[in-house]
Amino acid sequence: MNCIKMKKILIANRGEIAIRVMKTARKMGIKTVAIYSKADRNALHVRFADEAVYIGEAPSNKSYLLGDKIIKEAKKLYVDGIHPGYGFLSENAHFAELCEKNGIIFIGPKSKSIKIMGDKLAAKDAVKHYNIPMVPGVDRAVTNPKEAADIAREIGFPILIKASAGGGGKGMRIVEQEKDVEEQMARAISEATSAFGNGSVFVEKYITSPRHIEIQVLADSYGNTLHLFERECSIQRRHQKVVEEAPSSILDPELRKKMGDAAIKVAKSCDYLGAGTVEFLVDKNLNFYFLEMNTRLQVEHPVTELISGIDLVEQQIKIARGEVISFKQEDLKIKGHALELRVYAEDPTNNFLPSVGNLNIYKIPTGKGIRVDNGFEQGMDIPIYYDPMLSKLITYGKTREEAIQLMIEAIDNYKIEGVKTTLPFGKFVCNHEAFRSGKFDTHFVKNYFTDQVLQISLNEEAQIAATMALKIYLEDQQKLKIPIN
Ligand code: MV4
Repeated sequence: MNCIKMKKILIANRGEIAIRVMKTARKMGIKTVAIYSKADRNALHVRFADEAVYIGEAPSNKSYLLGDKIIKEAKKLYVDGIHPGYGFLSENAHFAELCEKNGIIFIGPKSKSIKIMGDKLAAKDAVKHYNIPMVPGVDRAVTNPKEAADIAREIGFPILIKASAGGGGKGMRIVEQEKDVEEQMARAISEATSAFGNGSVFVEKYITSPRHIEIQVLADSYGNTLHLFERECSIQRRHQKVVEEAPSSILDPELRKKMGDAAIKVAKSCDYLGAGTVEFLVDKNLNFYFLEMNTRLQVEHPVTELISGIDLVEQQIKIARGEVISFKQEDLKIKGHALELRVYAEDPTNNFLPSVGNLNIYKIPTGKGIRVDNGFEQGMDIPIYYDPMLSKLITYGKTREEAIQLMIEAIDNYKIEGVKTTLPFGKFVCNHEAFRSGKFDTHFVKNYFTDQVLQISLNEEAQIAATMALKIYLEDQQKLKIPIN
C-alpha cells in the first residue's frame, strides 16, 4: 500500500459541513485549517479549527470560490490535503486539477471523473457499455425541434427536455403534446445557455410520479468499489431536498442489490475514487433508471453513516491518502433507520422566504438517537450571502416509526427564536399520513403542502399551549384560594 502523508488538511468550506469534516480529521489525529470570509469572522467553523485563514469579502465569488487564493494559502501553511465539502468548489474539475498540480491532495475524485459526471450527455456516454437501466430517450444533443418531435413520437408523450449541463431542475421542460415541442425546446435551450453557458439539450421520456433514490458508493485506488445502500430523497421542494431517510421503504433486498450493482458500475465507468452518489428515479412499477452521479460528499450523508456504521469522511480521507478500503461488500449490513431534516432559516408559512436575522435563542436537542450537524450558536447573525441552512437534524432508531417519533420530539426540543425555520415543516412531513405510510413520490410537497396547512397546525399548537397555560393558571389560583385553616 502506497500511503501518502496527511498531517494537515484545509477545509474549503463553511458552516456545518466544515465542522463535520474537522471532527473526523481531529479523531484521526489530523490538524485542520479553516478558511473564512469577512461575514464568517466569528463563525463556529473558524473557532473549531486548529488554524484559520481569512480569504476575502463576504460574497462567495470573493472568498469561498477563490480556488487560486485558497491553494496559495494552503501552500503557505504546508497543508497536505484539501477537503471541499459540498457546494462551492466541490465539483469544480479545474480546482481538483489545480490542487494536484500544486502538490496538494484533493480529497475527492480525479478531475476527469468530475468533468464526465458534470455533463449529463458525457455521463450517459460513459455508462453506455455497462448495461445500466436508462430512461428511454436519446444520449446526444438535440438542436432541431423537428428531430425532437420525431423522438417524442417514438418514445411517447410526455417528454422531458433536459440541459446537459443542468442541475437543480434548471433548463428542464416537460412537454405533453407535439404542438408544444418547438416552443419548449427553444425555452430550454435559452435557459441552459444563460444558466450554464452551454445550450446543449437532450430528450427523455418523462417519468410522471417517480421516487428519487440515490446510492452511496465508495471506491479506492485499487479497484475496490462498493455501495453503502440507498437514501430516499423524494421529499423535496423545487429541487431542494428537505427530508431524507435511509433505508427507503420501497426497496427490498433484491432491488437494493440490483441498484447497488448498477451504482457500482456507474462509478467504475468513470474511474471513480472516494465517496460518490449515484442518483436514480424509481417508477410506480419499481423500474429504476440512472439519472446522474454527484461527485462529492452529499448534505444527506449522515443517514447513511447511521445505518451503516461507517464514517464517510474518514473513508474519504483514507482513500485519498492511498489506503485500501478495509471492509468488503458482504461485511456491510443495514442496521436501524435514520431520518434527516434540513433546518433552513426560511419561513415555511411564507413561500420559504429566507429569514435572516439574529439567533436570539438557539438550543439544540440532545439525547439518544439524535444527531445535529450544526454550524451556528445562540447570538449569531445568519449571513445573507450563503445557503441559509442552519443545521441538519438527524434521528436514528431501530425502526422507521421510532426514527419518525424521535424526529417529532427533537423538533419540539429544538428552540430557535429570532428567525423562522423549516422545523414546523419537518413536523408537518413527519405527521403526514402519506409520509408515514411510505406512499409518496417527488410531488409530495406540491401535492400536500400549502402555507395554510402549516398555519393551521401552528395555530392549533399555539391554541393548545394557551389552553394549557390558562388551565395551569386557574389551577394555581384554586390552590391559592384553598383556606389555610
Ligand atoms: C426526470 C424526471 C422525470 N423523468 N427525468 C430533476 C432534477 C434532475 N436531477 C433530474 N430531475 C428529474 N428528472 C425524467 N426522465 C423527474 C425529475 C424530477 C425530480 C427528480 C429527483 C428529485 C426531485 C424531482 C422533482 C421534479 C422532477
